[in-house]
Amino acid sequence: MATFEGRFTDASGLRIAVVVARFNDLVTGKLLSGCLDCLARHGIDTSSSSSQLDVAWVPGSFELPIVTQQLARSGRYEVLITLGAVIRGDTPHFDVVVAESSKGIASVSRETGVPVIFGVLTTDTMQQALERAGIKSNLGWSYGLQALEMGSLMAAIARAD
Ligand code: INI
Repeated sequence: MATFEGRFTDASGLRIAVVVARFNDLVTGKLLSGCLDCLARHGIDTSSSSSQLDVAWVPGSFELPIVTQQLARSGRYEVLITLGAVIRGDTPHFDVVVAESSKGIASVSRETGVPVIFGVLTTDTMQQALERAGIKSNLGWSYGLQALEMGSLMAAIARAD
């Protein structure tokens, strides 16, 4: 029997791309800061000259899947992270943006075999979004951790092949 688990301490071989939505950047910028802080504390080079980390900005959460797909297909990354914030109060088409974003991101992950972390907050209000992006806790940090776990887990499974 094999038991596969991701680790958080062997990040040296991982290349990661983060795709961030500009819409609600008050929130997504904070998610990105939390995410980068987590990655840096686990040994990922997050400097501007890093060859381990790239960041791509898209207009809104609706555009996350297509850019994530292009990055995943490039073969340059072991894991990708998407960051967005869709706030019900801001848009009558909340459900459309959330559905397209989540379905699109999930299908990129399955089609390419590259794990993609779903870091899109869906809240009723800006206050709730900010609470999850640093006022109370910062989910960006958790998304960073989940990326490290998934990158490491996929590598462990590949090594057993
Ligand atoms: N994009 C978001 O990421 N969050 C939102 O809350 C949002 N609202 O409220 O509309 C939003 N809309 C933009 C959308 O993601 C696309 O960028 C736009 O429709 C252009 O395709």
